[in-house]
Amino acid sequence: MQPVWCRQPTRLPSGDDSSSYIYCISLGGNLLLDDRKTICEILCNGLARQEYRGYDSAGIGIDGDKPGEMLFFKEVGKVAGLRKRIAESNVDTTKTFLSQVSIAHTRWATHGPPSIVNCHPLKSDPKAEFAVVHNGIVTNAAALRLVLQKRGYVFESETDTEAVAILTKYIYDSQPDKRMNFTELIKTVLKELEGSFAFVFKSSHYPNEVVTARRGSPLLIGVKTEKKLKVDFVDVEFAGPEGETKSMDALAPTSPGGLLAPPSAPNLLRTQSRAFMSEDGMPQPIEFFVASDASAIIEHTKRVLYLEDDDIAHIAEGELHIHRLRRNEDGTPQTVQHRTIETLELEIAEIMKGKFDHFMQKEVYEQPESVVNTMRGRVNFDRNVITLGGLRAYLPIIRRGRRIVFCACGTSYHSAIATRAIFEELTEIPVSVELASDFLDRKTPIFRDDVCVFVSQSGETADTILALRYCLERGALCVGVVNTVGSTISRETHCGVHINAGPEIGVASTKAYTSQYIALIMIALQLSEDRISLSERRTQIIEGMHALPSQIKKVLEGDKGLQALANGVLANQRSLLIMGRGYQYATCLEGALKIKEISYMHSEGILAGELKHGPLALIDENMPVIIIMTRDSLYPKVQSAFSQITARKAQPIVVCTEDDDSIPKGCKTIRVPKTVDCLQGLLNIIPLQLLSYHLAVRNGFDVDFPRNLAKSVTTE
Ligand code: UD2
Ligand code: MG
Repeated sequence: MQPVWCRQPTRLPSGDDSSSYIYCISLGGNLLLDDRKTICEILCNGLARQEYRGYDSAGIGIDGDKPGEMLFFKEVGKVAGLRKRIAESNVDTTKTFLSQVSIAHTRWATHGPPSIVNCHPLKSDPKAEFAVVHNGIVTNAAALRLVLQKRGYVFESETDTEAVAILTKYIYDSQPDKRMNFTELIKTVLKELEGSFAFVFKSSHYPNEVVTARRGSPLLIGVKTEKKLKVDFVDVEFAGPEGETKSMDALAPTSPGGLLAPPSAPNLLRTQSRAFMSEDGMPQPIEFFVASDASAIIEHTKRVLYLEDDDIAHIAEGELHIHRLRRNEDGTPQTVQHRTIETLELEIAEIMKGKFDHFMQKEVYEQPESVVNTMRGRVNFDRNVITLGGLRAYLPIIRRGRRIVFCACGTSYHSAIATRAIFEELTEIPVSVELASDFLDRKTPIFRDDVCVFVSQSGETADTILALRYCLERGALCVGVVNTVGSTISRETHCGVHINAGPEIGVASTKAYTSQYIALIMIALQLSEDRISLSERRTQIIEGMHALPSQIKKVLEGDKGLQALANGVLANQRSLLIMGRGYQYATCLEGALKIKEISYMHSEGILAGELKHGPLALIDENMPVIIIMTRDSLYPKVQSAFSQITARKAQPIVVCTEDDDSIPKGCKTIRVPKTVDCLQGLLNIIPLQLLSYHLAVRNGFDVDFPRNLAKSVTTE
């Protein structure tokens, strides 16, 4: 099912503090019994499952021995360190719970250093009346902090999140009768907040209850029961004009079974959807898991529901209630009245390393399959026809577009650079490629007849999302090219293509690059399908795509030679220049990025045509150079660049096609199969991915979690 998305005119705030991953479990029902050791293990395993996203500290908050008491464990660094800290503590790990709430978080600092005090969960006061974990940024935290400090509240961390915890206590304290229920309290808190967030709140005043809410950051709730559920949705409760909660039944008495009723269960009592009866109508023991990422909970349950922006979920006594923060301004109810419980298809095995040492290595080796997955069901190799289901209805609009503007960051940007020329050739529409941050900085003019394409692996890249919203506001047609179904970019774009490369866990993007590249080629082919004059060219490209998987395998067979380069001539070098031109310029940029980001070695992609305008000054016998000289129409020009650098005593490593015998003897070569010019970059990048991998391993660096980087950059 395609998630429904309420468009929001608000922009994402600019970066301040942390962006990371939250996780919480809540046991309800009262038949399940867990000991503290098991609970800690569940939390730490859930955090570890999300390690691939990159983080710098981890923490958990669990129930203490006395009612209302909370215990915290926090550690800077990896989850393994947190586990150690828990093991070394003297808490009673055998204590059992009938019902309990635990929260956990990994944090990635963008402002204020990683430290134990800044680590989540953050508490409102020493006794931890309220504890919060948070992804995203509260932009008015500084103002809130001032107000709260004036009223005597004491802060111990530098985080925006602590202001939220303390604000919660302040609002609670200022209610003399203290009758507010947990949901109302958090609603009041959220109304004071600006920014983007996913929160989980726990409180000693509301034992065994959780409130969780999102705006702009992903959040999902997993439901685990032994027996099958009677319903597969949870309906949304709306606050009435006086603030009291009504179900949709009360709001829409005149539409029995009409638009407002969930399709499959017209006669069902609403409350059953929240109480999670089993099929026989009996209440049953239940566990809830709240997480920002399905991989954290998939080992416990595959039944999940995704929260929408401004949803507030309250979990207590085995029931889940979903409320909305606000009604539409004109007072009409929101358009979505229930949240579907979906069954995830993701397998744990899909996100494990298998026989490989690192996720990145696994992902590089997956490329023969991942490129097939990208083309599956979309390329008909018998008839040489492309069908992109996600674009079908929009093709005429795109073809009428005045220009195509690609917006992306990092590797995704390179995939757009790599395919720009073929877009121009096949569509004859002017194409520009923009780095999302710079695009926004310049406040680039965008018009209704522009087609803007947003490329992002995660679909959550903050700068790209901001650029998307900027273009939506200006009425441009917005197209997404993302790997993550259900991600923000996937939902907020008018249409798009999922690249279907599978979960990518290594922070250094590899298979997503080749799949983005192919997805973009497919879009260009699809757009030009009505041009008879180009049919030969299209056929040539599609046949080239057909041969890619076996050609990629061939490139991977050269891995040993690349490892030898990394451990030989390139070992202990401080810098590496990668040069090429035309289609290979993107390969140079992307190869240099790989080397920088995981082996921490300086590397630069250089357009060979620019050599004489500066970079040539760097060349001498000591400067390591890779030059990409696979055969295409620009071959003679690259040869001349080759001569220029060898004349200055450089000893370049040459990336060339298997059969090329014009490379001077004695030159080190990296041989790759030959394909169509516009696809050659797909093969050429793979040796550079492998090279960067081996350089990083040789240097002893954490390939999957390079320092200072996170998998999806959700802050500006
Ligand atoms: C869809 C199904 C796929 C399979 C196939 C059968 C999904 C996600 N995909 O694949 O599982 O059933 O049909 O033909 O259910 N979209 C955006 N922005 C983006 C990416 C996609 O709006 O950034 C839209 C796109 O316009 C389309 C939908 O999401 O409406 C699915 O896109 P897709 O690329 O997965 O579509 P398709 O037809 O290959
Ligand atoms: Mg934060």
